Amino acid sequence: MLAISDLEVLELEAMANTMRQDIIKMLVSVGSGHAGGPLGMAEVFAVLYFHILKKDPKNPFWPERDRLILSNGHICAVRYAAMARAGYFPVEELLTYRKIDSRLQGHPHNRSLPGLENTGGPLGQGLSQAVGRCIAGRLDGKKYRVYCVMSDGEHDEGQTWEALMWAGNHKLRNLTTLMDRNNIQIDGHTEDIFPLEPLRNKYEAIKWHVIEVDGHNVREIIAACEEAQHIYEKPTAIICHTVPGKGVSYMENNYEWHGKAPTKEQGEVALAELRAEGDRIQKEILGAAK
Ligand SMILES: Cc1ncc(C[n+]2csc(CCOP(=O)(O)OP(=O)(O)O)c2C)c(N)n1
Ligand SMILES: [Mg+2]
Repeated sequence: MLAISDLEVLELEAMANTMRQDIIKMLVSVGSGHAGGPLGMAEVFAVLYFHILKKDPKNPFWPERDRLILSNGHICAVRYAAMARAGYFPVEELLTYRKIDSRLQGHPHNRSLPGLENTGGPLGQGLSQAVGRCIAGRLDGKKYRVYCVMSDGEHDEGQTWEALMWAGNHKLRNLTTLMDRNNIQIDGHTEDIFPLEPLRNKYEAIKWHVIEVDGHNVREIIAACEEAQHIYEKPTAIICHTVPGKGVSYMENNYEWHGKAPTKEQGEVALAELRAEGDRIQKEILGAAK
């Protein structure tokens, strides 16, 4: 396990902030899309794309790459922002999000955009796809790891639990999930609509290793992903406690922002808040670099 410096942590925080600004610009530009989940998962995606995933943006089909399955496809804006910033495609292309003939569909279509590992949108299916990739990796004798980002709302669905039990029973140690535990789904709070707790106990009962992190704490996310790499008998679930809409005061923890775009004026307010936070991080970077 490599120690990560304060400067590297700040740079990842700065990247998450940049991606949040990208997301707001994308949604305002097209006038639709999902805000809450993507903003809440910015640190997780910054850590995955800029610290954890074995990848080559110029060779997206590199056979040894780690596989990242996005099961809750509606949060793809954050994945697109991370991919653009990582060099999979030009940052300017982000503004084609959800537009006619764009490669950046409102729900990800993997045949359109190299680097997407799966097509998503119908919830509850991604983990099954991730399990399949793990089995393929084992059969092919490959060393890659499979990561699956999924949501809490998807745990309302039977297929999710079937895949979870399969992975636990078959000791899929090359599988790591990162759950967006933001406590909201499309029209309310998860515990009001279809209570999920105690999630940790449920996972442990079906033979998973469980780590809970503050999903906005870069160090904790990195430590959890690295711990998972050293668990040899079980798949690992990282429950990422996040704030939906993170970084935009009027969106935070409000499920009504699950799937809508800010107006141009609301977008300006959001960007002003995010830029102020970005400036604060840059000042810290200057301090840490001294
Ligand atoms: C199988 C399926 N049923 C319903 C939907 C519609 N839907 C889209 S997002 C969503 C909410 C799911 O909760 P979660 O993923 O936790 O939402 P978030 O935290 O991103 O707001 C629903 C029901 C869907 N995409 N797929
Ligand atoms: Mg949710």
